[in-house]
Amino acid sequence: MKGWTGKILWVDLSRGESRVVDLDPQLAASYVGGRGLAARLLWDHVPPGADPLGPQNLLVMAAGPLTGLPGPSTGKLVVAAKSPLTHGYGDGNIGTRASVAMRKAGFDAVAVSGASEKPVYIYVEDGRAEVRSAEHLWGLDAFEAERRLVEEHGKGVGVLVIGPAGERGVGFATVMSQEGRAGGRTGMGAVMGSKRLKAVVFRGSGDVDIAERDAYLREAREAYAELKRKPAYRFWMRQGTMMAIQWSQENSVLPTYNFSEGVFEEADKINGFAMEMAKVEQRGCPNCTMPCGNVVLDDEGAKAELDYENVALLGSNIGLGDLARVARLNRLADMWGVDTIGLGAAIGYAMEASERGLIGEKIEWGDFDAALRLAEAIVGREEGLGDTLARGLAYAAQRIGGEEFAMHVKGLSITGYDCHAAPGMALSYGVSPIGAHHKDAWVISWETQHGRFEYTAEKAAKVLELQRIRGGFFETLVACRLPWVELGLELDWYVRLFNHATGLSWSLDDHFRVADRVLNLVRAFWVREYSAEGRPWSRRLDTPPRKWFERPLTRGPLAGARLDPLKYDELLGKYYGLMGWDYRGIPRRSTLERLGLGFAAAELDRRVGLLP
Ligand code: PTT
Ligand code: SF4
Repeated sequence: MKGWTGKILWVDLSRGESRVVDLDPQLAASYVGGRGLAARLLWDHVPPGADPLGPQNLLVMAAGPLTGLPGPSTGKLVVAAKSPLTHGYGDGNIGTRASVAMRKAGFDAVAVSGASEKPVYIYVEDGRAEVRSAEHLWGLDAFEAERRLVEEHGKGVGVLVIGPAGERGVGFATVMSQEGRAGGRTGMGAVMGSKRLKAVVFRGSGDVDIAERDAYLREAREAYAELKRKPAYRFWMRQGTMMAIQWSQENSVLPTYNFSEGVFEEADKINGFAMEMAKVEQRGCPNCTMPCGNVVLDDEGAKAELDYENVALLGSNIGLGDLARVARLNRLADMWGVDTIGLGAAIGYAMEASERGLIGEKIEWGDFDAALRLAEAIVGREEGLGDTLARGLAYAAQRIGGEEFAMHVKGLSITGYDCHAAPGMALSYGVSPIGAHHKDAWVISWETQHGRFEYTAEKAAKVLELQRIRGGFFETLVACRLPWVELGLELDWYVRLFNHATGLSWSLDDHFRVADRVLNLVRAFWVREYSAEGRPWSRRLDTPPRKWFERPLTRGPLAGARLDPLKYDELLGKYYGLMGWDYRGIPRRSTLERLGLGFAAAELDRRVGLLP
C-alpha cells in the first residue's frame, strides 16, 4: 500500500493500553483518509446513542495519503468524534507539525477509546505508543502545556493539546497546536477532556513509502513554484484570510450584531488593512509556502494570531471595532482552547438576549469588559449564564429563550457570513455535514457573482459541487484547501500528487465518488445517532435560524433583504433530489447501496424506514 503507512494506532485509555492494527486496503480505497476514514471508524466503533462525553465515544486523528509529504500545504490533520455540541458527526481540520510527525511515526490514524481516571497524555514514537501521566499539565493553558511538552521531549515533536475549556467540557472546546492552530469547533477538545487526555505528542523519524518518489517530488516542486506565480499570491501574503473582512463588508455579509446586519460601521478598524499596520509576524502550518497566520500584538502587548472568522465573530458580531481588543479575546480563546467562532456567537447571543430583557445581566454591544467577563464565565463554567452558554446555543435557547436569534444549525454556531441576502450560503450552512460551517461549501463568493436572490437548482448543484471538492476531496487527501480556494491552484495538481504517491490512476471523478460515499455516510451517522437518542429527524434540522427569514437587514445597500422560507424549502428539496435523499433529508436505500453503504442502509432501515 504505497502512499498510506497502512497502520492505525488504537489506544484504550480505560486500560492504558495501545495496539497497532493494519489499515484494510479496501477501507483505504473506499474512504482514502481524513474525514472518510474517521467517519467509517466512528460508524463501526461508536455504539449508537453513545454519550459524546462518555468513554464509549471514539476520538480519531486521521491523516490522508498526502498528509506530511512535501507538497503544497499538506501539514493538516482531521480530528473527529461524535460531537458533544451537536450529538452528530463532528470534525475539524488542524494545521500542525503533529500531522507530519504522526505519519513519520508510521500511522495514518490514531483512534482513542475509553477514558482514563487520571490526567494522561499519549506519547507516540516510531510505531509505538505509551500512555503517560499528565498530572503536571492538567489545568495549564494550551500554550503553556505545549511548551512544557516540547521542553520535555525536545524540538521536533508535534503536539495536539487542550486547554482548560477542553478539560471542563465546554461544548465548543477545540484541539490546539502551535499557539494559534485550532481544530474541531464541534467540541473535539471537550471529547479529549472527557477522556482526561491532555495531549498527544508525536515523534517520527521514518518516511512514508510512496509509489513514484521522483515523479512525486518533481510535481510537488512545480506545484510550489506555480503557487508563487499566481496573481493573488502577493496580496494573500499580506492579508491572508483577513482580506475577507473588507470583502464581506462590501458585499453586506459581515456578521454584525449577532447576525442582524451585514455591514459594520467600524469595519475599517478591524479589516485586513488595519491588521497589516499592526502585523508583527507571519506563521503557518508545516509544508506551507503561503502561510496565513497573521500575528499582531493585542492590547496587553502579547502576540495573537488572527483569522477572518475570529475577527468577524469576536469583532463585528459583538459590535467591537477595536482590533487590539479583538486580538486579546482571540489570544485568550487560543490559550483556553475554545472555538473563537463559538465564543463570539455565544457572546453575540447573550448581548441580544440582554437587549431583549431575557437575562438579568447587562451586556451591551461593543462592551469589551462585559464580553471578556462573560468569556471567562463560559470557560470557567460558572453557574448561571456562563455554564448555560458553555453547553452551546441550542441548549442556551431552550433555557433562556430567543430561539429565533440563537444563530446555529443543529447546535453548531454559524461561521462568518450573514445570509439575509444569500440563500445559497444559507443552504450551505443548513446541509453542512457538521452543523453550520462554511468549510464544505463556501458558495457565497460564487453567489455574489451569479445572483444573490435566486433559489435555483443551479445554486443547489453548486453547493453540492463545493461539498464534493472541499468536504470530500480535500478532507480525505488530507491537504489545506486554501491554495485552491484563494490562489486558484488547479485541482489536477492534487490528483497527480495523489496518483504519484499511491501508484493509482484515479481521475477527479473517482475522488468525487469517494466524496459522495463520505457525505452520505456522515449523514447516515447523524440519522442513526438522532434516532438512537430518540430525537426525530426532519428537514427542519437543515434550516437556518428564523432571524434571517423574519427580520430584514436594516442597514447598507441591501437593507430590507431577508430569506424567503418557502423558497428556501424548495431549494432544500432541490439539494435533496441531487443527493438522492428523501423529503426528510435521509438518504434513500438506492443511494446508499449504489455507494457501497449497504451496511448503513440496513441499520437506517431498521431505525427510520428508508424510501427506495
Ligand atoms: C475552523 C475554524 C476557522 S475556519 C477559524 S478561522 W478560517 C477559526 N480559527 C480558530 C482559531 O484560530 N482559534 C480558535 N481558538 N478557534 C478557532 N476557531 C475557528 O475554527 C485554519 C485555516 C483556516 S482559517 C481555514 S478557513 C481553512 N480551513 C480548512 C479546512 O477546514 N479544511 C482544509 N482541508 N483546509 C483548511 N484550510 C484552512 O485552515 P475547524 P487551522 Mg481549523 C487561531 O479547525 O474545526 O475546521 O474550524 O485549523 O490550522 O487553525 O487552520 O478564516
Ligand atoms: Fe495553514 Fe494557512 Fe498554509 Fe493553509 S494556507 S496550510 S491554513 S498556513
